[in-house]
Amino acid sequence: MREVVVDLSNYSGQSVLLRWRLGTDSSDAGTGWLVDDVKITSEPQICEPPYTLSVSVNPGNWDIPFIENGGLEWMTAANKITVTNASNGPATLTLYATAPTGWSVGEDAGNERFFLKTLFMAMTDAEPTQNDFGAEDVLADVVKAATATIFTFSGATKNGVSVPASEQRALYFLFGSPTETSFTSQRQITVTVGVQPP
Ligand SMILES: [Ca+2]
Repeated sequence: MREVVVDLSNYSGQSVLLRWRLGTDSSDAGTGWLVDDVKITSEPQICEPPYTLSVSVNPGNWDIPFIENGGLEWMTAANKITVTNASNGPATLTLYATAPTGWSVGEDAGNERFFLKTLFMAMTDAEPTQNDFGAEDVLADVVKAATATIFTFSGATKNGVSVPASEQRALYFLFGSPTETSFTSQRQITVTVGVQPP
């Protein structure tokens, strides 16, 4: 069953005849229409505006200097990333990581395998310490949405869940480099920040 709303405001004040016209051909006989519950009203019909999802990230890079095998590097307040929910409604922030060729992203560091842990928090929260990044805050190569515990910790006053339109969150990373790697030049890891309805 499908409800159809037709705007008759162009005929306001006039006497009009309404008709339902069924277009058909000479082929098989089908059931046709069942028209029911017809209502002519002056009440405005509310149509939901289209829900657009969008996010912006600034700055777009985190430049990690030389790091030894199995080393850790994490963001400070000076190089945190600002994520803005640019949707026209509330949104939940999502993340996934894409490893460069020859490396994989995992829950811990290993041979040619790195890990990334992430936290969303309020822009005004104090910067997190290494221990604030939990095992559940690990990025994967599939989309993970923020929850009350994933990508946040108890000391953060706000997380990435149901972020109101135009509001911002601070995004912090903890990077764990591979314990062994044959790559000696700079490598680029892509993290994709997305949004979904809360
Ligand atoms: Ca957590």
